Amino acid sequence: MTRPIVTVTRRLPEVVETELRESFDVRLNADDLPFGPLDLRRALESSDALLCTVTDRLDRAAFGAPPVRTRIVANFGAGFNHVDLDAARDHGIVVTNTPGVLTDATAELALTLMLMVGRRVTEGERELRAGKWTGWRPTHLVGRGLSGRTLGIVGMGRIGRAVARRAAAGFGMEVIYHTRTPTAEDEALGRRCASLEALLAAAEFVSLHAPATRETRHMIGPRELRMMRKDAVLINTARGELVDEEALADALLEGVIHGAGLDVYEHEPSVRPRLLRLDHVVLLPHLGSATDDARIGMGRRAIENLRAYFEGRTPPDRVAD
Ligand code: 8YV
Repeated sequence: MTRPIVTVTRRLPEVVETELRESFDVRLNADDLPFGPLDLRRALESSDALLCTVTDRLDRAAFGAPPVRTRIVANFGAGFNHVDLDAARDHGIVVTNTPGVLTDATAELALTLMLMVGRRVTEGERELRAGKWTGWRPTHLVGRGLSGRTLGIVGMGRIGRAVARRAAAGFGMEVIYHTRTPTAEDEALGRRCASLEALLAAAEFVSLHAPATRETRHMIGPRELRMMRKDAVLINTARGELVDEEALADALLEGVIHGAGLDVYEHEPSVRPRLLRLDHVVLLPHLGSATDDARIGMGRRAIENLRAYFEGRTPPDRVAD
C-alpha cells in the first residue's frame, strides 16, 4: 500500500522525524533552509501533506491554480497567521495546529522576559562580559522586581492563563486581563477583566497573548502606548504583528514607556536597528516554544493530526477546512 507523502519544511527533533517515517513517506529538508515561494509551491504540488512552520508563508498564490496535490497542512505551532485560511478553505485543504503542548514553555518565556527587563539582567551581563564591572555598589543597575506589581494580560487564552497563574502564585502579582470572551473561572480566581484602555492605564507589566488576526494587527500602536504608564514594560511573546514596532521604538526612545521584552517581531528574522540600540529592551529570537518537551510535543501533535486525516478521522486540531 502506498503511504501518503509528507513534506516537512524544517528539521524537527530527531524522535519526531523517526516517528513520522513510521506512518508516512517523508521528505525532509536536510539543509534546514527556509522554503521560498517556489519551494512551497513545489512541495504542495508533489506531496499529499505539508508539515510547515511559522517560516512558511502559505498565501493564496501558494494554494492557487492549478490545484495542488496537498490535502492537509499540519502546522508545527499554535499560531497560524502565516497560513491564508480562506485560501486553504477555498481549495478544500485542511489546516491543523498544535495547541496546548507549548503553553508552559511560552508562559515561562513571558515571565523570563519580565524578569530580564525588570531586573536589568542583560544590561548587567553585557557590562560584565565587556570587562566593565567595577564591583558592587548600592546604586548599581537597580531594577524593579515582579512581586506585588500589576500585570495586565491581553488575550486570556491558554497561554495568557498560564502566565496569570504563575505571576499570581509565584510572584504575588495582581493580574488584570483583557479578552473578547471573559470566563467565570477567571473572575472566580480573583482576576479582574478590564477594557484594553483601563488595563493599559493600570498595568506595570503588559503581556500580549492574543492571536494575530486582521483585528489585532497593531493593537498596540502610538495611541495605546501613550495610554500606558511611563514606568510600564511591554512583553510580547505572541506575534510581532500585534505591535506597531515603529511606534514602539519611538515610545521607548522618548520615554513614553519604560521598557520592552520581545520574542517576536513584525518582519522576522529582521529586527529594527533602533530597538537593538536600546538598553531597557530585551530581544530574544522567537524562543517561546524552544524547550525539548514543547518541540517534541508539537511534532507528535502534528503527526497525530496527519494520521487522523489519512485514516479518515477528523484531525483533533483542525483550524480550517
Ligand atoms: C513556534 C509559536 O515555535 O506556536 C507558535 O505559535 O509562535 C512558536 O513558538 C512556531 O510557530 C513554529 O512554527
